[in-house]
Amino acid sequence: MTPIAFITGATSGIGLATAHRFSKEKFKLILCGRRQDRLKALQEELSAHTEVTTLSFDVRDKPAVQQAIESLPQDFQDISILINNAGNAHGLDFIQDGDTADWDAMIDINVKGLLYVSQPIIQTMIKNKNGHIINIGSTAGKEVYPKGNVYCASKHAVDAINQGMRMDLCEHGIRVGAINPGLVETEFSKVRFKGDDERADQVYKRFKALQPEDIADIICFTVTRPYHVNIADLVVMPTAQASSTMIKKS
Ligand code: NDP
Ligand code: 8X3
Repeated sequence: MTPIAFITGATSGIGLATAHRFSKEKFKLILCGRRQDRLKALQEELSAHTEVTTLSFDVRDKPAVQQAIESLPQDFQDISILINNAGNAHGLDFIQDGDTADWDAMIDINVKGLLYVSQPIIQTMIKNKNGHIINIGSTAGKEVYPKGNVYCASKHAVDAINQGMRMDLCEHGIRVGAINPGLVETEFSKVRFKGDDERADQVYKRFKALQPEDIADIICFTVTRPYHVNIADLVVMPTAQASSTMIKKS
């Protein structure tokens, strides 16, 4: 049966590249994000390759998440792949200077939003005895870096949720795994630095960062393994990066 893939954060970066990659595999696509103009354009583009529907909601808004998933057309309801990708960092500050609104955003989006999206889809997967969940974590979920405090905490939470989901869903035959990238050149830093594009661009200067397509390739490899193979936890960094704080720049 054609896989039905639900991708959060499909309007940009890793999620967008994954949508493109999956369209080449002819997976049916449910593309999510808040920016409706981008979703509409993407649907138009990818519909040349496969069946696509879109859902616009904020992952923080629990009733909106529920409503959006319930609104799916009948032939998109049996979701078999969930890419929990929507997420971001807000600010890069010492803990004593952190903006509590930034803390709320990161915990609400990266942790609570991921849970809100996952639960109804997990119920469908259990019913169908078929499913694969990929949680996009980060190297920030494996180590902590100065001023990364709350973003790192949110990604450590994703790491714990990934392990917990795998344990709870094992008896239902559902695959669960995390992909944890290091630096990927996306809109991530533009969001983190609140539109300060010059500062954001500096993050990816003087070394070759991962590209969103690199992660999309890995996601695609992961979901196309035979069903008895579950890539449980994968860390991927640019060759020029050895840890969150050690990056070889020219
Ligand atoms: P982008 O900023 O390019 O993409 C983020 C995506 O998340 C967008 O599609 C955005 O869509 C969506 N999103 C953000 N907030 C919300 C929200 N409240 N509700 C619904 N959707 C939301 O960043 P990346 O592609 O880099 O980030 C994707 C994931 O990868 C994140 O979880 C990030 O933490 C993780 N990651 C990124 C790394 C990097 O270096 N770039 C490294 C490691 C992990 P919209 O604004 O339309 O809602
Ligand atoms: C994003 C990578 O190093 O900017 O998760 O935190 S990093």
